[in-house]
Amino acid sequence: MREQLENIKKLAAEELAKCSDLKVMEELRIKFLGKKGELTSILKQMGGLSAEERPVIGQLANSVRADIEKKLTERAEALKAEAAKMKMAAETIDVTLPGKTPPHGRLHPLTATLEEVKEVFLGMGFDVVEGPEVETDHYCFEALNTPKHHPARDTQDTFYINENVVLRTQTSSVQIRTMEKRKPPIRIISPGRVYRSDTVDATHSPIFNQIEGLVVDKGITLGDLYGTLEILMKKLYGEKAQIRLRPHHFPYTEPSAEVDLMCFNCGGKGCSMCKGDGYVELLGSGMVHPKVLAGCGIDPEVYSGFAFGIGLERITMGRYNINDMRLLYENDVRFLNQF
Ligand code: 2NM
Repeated sequence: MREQLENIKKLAAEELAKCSDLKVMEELRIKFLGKKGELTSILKQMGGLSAEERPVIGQLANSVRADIEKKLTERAEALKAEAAKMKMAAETIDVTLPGKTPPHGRLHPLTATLEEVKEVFLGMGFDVVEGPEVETDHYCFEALNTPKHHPARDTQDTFYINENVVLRTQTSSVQIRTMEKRKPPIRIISPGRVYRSDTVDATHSPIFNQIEGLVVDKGITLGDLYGTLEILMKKLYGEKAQIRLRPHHFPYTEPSAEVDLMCFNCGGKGCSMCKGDGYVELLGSGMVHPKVLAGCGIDPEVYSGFAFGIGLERITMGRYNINDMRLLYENDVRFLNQF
């Protein structure tokens, strides 16, 4: 019996040492220590032993059991540690490897120009005001001294929703809404989409963007208009930029002026780029018509103001040397990546 016990101890130690799997180890535990295991079957035979032998063999059997249990625990811990080590090794991340840079987006040239224009005007104390793109006849035309018969309302130029509702042709409607609500001093710009029934080509689109500006206060003159626009153009086109005011007509301003930028190519002498003029047309402007002010409840005897309207596409094309407006709407990244 003593021999049998020593055998079990030896066998268990050998098999456990070979074992590399927690599941197999559980099988070994059952095989040696389980209810029907080898150790138990020996203990069952202890009844046949003499009174002197029984405690000696009993003690030996207990020490064999303790020994196997200890080895089982040790082996299980060793296996678990090994598994953890392998898992760590498999999951190691080399933080020194170069990363994958996600492709970088950038501002659309129209957005970039608008942001710069906003920055310039915010710096001069202007607010940015927005308004609806679907407008009433009143805000789009009537309040702008453009009555029913006026050619600017031509169905050729304007998208009519019904007789009284249109897609705004300019953001002046926002200026009117603001003058009705706020009292002078007013300093605002109103950027936004406008709609005109135009055929698409390199310089026309039925949907484009405008930035209009309005200043109303006591003692506002054409000099304020000139100075304000000169600051804007120098910021957009550089300190060399020079502008010129050329008489024009708009129903909502009196006097009215077109603002031209001196041709960068020839410095005002006249070349092929400016078609011999020395200047290129930039925007429309003027002193707000007294009728327009009065219609908004602002006394034209006390207050005066200037207004202007810039095509965002036009100044963007000028800044980036883009020769076809359609490129700005196609969102081809090969084009957009250049800016
Ligand atoms: C332009 C040209 C000239 C303009 C006028 C007004 C208002 F509401 F004050 F009468 N807002 N914007 C204006 C003047 C717009 O766009 C080419």
